[in-house]
Amino acid sequence: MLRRIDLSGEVADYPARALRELMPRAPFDVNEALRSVQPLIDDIARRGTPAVVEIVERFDGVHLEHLRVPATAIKTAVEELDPELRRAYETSIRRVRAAHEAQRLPEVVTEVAPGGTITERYLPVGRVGLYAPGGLAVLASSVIMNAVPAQIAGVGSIALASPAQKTNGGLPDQGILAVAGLLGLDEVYAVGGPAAIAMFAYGARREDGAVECEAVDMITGPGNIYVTAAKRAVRGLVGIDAEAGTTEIAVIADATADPVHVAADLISQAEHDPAAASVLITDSRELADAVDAELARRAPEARHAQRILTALAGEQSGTILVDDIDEAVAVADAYAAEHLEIQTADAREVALRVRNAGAIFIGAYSPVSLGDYCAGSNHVLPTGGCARHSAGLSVHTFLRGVHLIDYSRDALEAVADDVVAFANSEDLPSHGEAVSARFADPAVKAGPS
Ligand code: HSO
Ligand code: ZN
Repeated sequence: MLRRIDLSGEVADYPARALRELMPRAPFDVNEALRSVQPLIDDIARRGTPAVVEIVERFDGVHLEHLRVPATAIKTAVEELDPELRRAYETSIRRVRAAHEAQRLPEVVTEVAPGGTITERYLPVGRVGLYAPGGLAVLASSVIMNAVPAQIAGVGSIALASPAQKTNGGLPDQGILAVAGLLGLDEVYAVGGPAAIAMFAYGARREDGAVECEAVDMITGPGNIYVTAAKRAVRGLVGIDAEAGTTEIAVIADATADPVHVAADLISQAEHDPAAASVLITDSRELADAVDAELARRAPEARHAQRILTALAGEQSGTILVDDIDEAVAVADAYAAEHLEIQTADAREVALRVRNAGAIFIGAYSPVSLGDYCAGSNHVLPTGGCARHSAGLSVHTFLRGVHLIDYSRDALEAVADDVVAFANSEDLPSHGEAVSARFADPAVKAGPS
């Protein structure tokens, strides 16, 4: 079922980079997508609301009188929520809030010398635009994962955009609206894809000059390759979170793992997209065979069988055979999965040895789909190997550290010679003089040199 890459006994032979190149991964050419979205972004930057309306009409087949969703639609979506689903949303919100509260950063004052302090202060981003995609699956859960950390960080102004759905009278998906209502988000736009990103980055005015959407300082949230390309295009003008590609799951499993659990979890993420990646890393050929058999049994029965079978058969998916768990950890580090499950004996101990992963799911009872909804962890995570250098969405994403520098006269005088020497060495003597001028004897300064 899954293609096999046999690295058993060879993992240590490869330098990290070479090992990375052996991993199953499909190309994800954002720059190619950028060429097709750039004109659309430029159009919105130039013309504002009329351009957004035209693009929404072209791509989503909906004519918008107003980009913004009326407050009554959000209220109704909450009121009409099925009670069971409402409980699920509320469980998710409660747990995500609890886990993310722990990410708040305290202000720290350090006295680096007598009378000289540096204060590390964290300030929230002023205004953020969150994007919740439509596409193959409309993910209300992603609204929670984006909004909760921003709210806990103290972001003062939060806007949400999600595609207009023809099937919902031109409003975004009802689940998205209901979650927005439960979270207290009232600024929601029925705009999707690259148009939403451009609208957030440049703001949107109507022809009569009225502002429909104020430009934001930062944009976060997942999306397809065109959304990712649009975020790349506006990066710098606004901040963005890590680029999110197609979902990935890797599972490190040994002979103790239950092949039913492993197969079900590999299928769960393959369900997202035909380009999703499902990777098994194991030191047990028996387990690999049993997982293959289970995949062959389950995948064709799944609701989204076509998507799943395509994803499992794709070059981005596969089983990597290794000799032992040390090799498995080295492979997992090289792959740097968005989601990594550890289904081995001593799973926690193995998890603590992993260096590169967006999130790590420990043992038989912590599947990725728990994390997608109700674990409390965040599900907006780095894909495509970006877990080597980036983290998932968190409260920190929405905070900026700023140093407050506060030295007394004595503290500055005590270090003045060092600043002067350093400045002179860089041939920037005026830098040094900005310090020494504060201590020069005025009588001496005024007199003949
Ligand atoms: N697994 C996705 C998130 C998600 N799954 C939302 C279901 N809904 C990316 O982490
Ligand atoms: Zn998922």
